[in-house]
Amino acid sequence: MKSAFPQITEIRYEGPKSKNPLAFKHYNADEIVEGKTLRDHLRFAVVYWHTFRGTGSDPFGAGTMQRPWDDGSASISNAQNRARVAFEFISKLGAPYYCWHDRDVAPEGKNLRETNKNLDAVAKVLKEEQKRTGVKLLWGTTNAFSHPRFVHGASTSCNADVFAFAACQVKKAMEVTHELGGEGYTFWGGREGYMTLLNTDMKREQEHLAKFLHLAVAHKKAIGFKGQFYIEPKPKEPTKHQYDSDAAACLNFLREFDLLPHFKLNIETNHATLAGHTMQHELEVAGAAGALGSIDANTGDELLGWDTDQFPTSIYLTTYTMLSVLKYGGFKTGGVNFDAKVRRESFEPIDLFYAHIGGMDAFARGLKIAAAIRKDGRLAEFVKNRYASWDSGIGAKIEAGKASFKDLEAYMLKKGEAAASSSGRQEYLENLINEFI
Ligand code: XLS
Ligand code: NI
Ligand code: NI
Repeated sequence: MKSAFPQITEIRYEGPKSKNPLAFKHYNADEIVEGKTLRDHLRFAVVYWHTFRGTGSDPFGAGTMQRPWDDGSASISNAQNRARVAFEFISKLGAPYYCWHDRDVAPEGKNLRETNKNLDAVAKVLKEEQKRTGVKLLWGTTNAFSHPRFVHGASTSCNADVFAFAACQVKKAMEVTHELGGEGYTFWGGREGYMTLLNTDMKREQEHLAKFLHLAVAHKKAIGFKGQFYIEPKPKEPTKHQYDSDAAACLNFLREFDLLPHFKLNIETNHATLAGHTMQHELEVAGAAGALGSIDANTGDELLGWDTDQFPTSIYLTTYTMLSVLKYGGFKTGGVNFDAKVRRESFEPIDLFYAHIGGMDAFARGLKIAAAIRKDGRLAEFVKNRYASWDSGIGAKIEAGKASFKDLEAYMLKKGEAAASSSGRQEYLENLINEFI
């Protein structure tokens, strides 16, 4: 096959002094941080959808991307050829993983049978290419939102046939993920939400969503798939209200319907900000519940209120992200998945390399900075001391469940007034972080 990126051999680490835009300045895959290589900490994944199917179209204009290897047809041979190009890109970049939706890799046929056949035909090439390059599948997922049949959602559709169709799709995509040795499977809500409550039975729709996920858990067992299931929260877009609106809403839903043992969360930066949260907030909510699984690494734009899915380059963002990831023990099955797309104006193939190199370097720096902050210890020490009143005396009694309201009243009547609190020292702590950036 003709090389799609003949001018690139392999992206190498050249160190922070390098001026080569096609080299890593900070991502040295073999470097050890907190006892693990950067490769194993970060587990970078390239997404198939934005990187190999993104056209650059927006509501105001047509696609702009130059992808000379793609003939634009919905043929199987084009899809197979594209898959080979994808693996040339991912392996030259040096990312260990990739992720896909079923419909990114293979075209929809005229009925379910033909569609499944198409997916098998491309999955065969994916398997060959995984074997040839050593690139692995971080997770697979289903696109049950683009086709017009999903106009009212998939598992939450008012049309039971659409639920059935989506079930077939997840069944097949999960089987292909299993066949390709995928380490996880993600459920992002697509159109599982509503545009207006006037036509919506919200309770019934959420029960259907839970039923759907239970069926997925049962099928996972039936085929012996051991990968991790993830739910990916997002508050809006395409619907006005998505049921999986943020980490807390997802956890509540999973608990209510006895699904929590089977799922972790895949937290996406731009979705966090759309929900009115920081990425770190979402990571802390997930982590505290033992449900921090994986991240979709991207960023929004402060001045644009939608899911712009830009490549992450802010060192503050990656530092705070990695502080939380390290705090909760690092990635096990998950990783840093670049659910990000180059801008419509960055239309040359080489821009795909610049984008990913920048994101990988930003995360490598974030990881090293976070590790340095942890080694320094002042931040953790400060937080620990801030809660010192809980380590003994009345605080320890309350935490141990040994103090009733009556006991607390007796304690405070005797004392008369609460002890003075100490300063939160936000500015001091912000300065401390800046020592490391
Ligand atoms: C869309 C989501 C989507 C999921 C996979 O906003 O981020 O890309 O990651 O379906
Ligand atoms: Ni995503
Ligand atoms: Ni997104």
